[in-house]
Amino acid sequence: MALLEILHYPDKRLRKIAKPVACVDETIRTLVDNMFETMYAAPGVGLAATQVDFHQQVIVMDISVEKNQPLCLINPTITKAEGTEVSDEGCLSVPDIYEAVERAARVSVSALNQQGETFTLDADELLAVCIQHEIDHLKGKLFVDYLSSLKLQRVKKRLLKARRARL
Ligand code: K1U
Ligand code: ZN
Repeated sequence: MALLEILHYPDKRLRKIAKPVACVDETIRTLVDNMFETMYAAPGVGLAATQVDFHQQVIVMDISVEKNQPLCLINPTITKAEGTEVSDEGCLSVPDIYEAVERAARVSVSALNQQGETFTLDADELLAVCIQHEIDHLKGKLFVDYLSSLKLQRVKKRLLKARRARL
């Protein structure tokens, strides 16, 4: 397995639109394994292929405290979305920034697993938020895109300050 480099905002590659996976083969399975390793090491609760500069529709997630419930979604589609809820979100591509975002409260998603089999999943709370956040990544969208221009300006200032402090 291998750790992959996570792209950071405002890298333009985060804006690419991921293509559907045509065939879940060994290349995709290796990507999935490497994405899980990268997500657990970060640490994070989700990771989209876009974030590691691979532009096919692949997502990994694990929202469990014990980190023993890996979930892989290939070619995910939200088939139902209900209600709205506001919750704080973070992003491995926008380090150390947490901001409130409004999303659907409950979603149903259809996807392929690592074996290429179709499955469906009903999600609420953090899992629903995470699924919507990761699917956004596959569409080139980031959670900061939902912020007001004033909040976005503040986020950009904080990121610049953090970047300068690292130099
Ligand atoms: O897509 C990503 O950048 C991963 C992101 C997923 C996410 C978290 C919270 C709300 C929406 C989407 C993260 O994992 S950010 C890091 C994080 O939330 C976390 C890190 C360590 C332990 C627990 C959570
Ligand atoms: Zn993210």
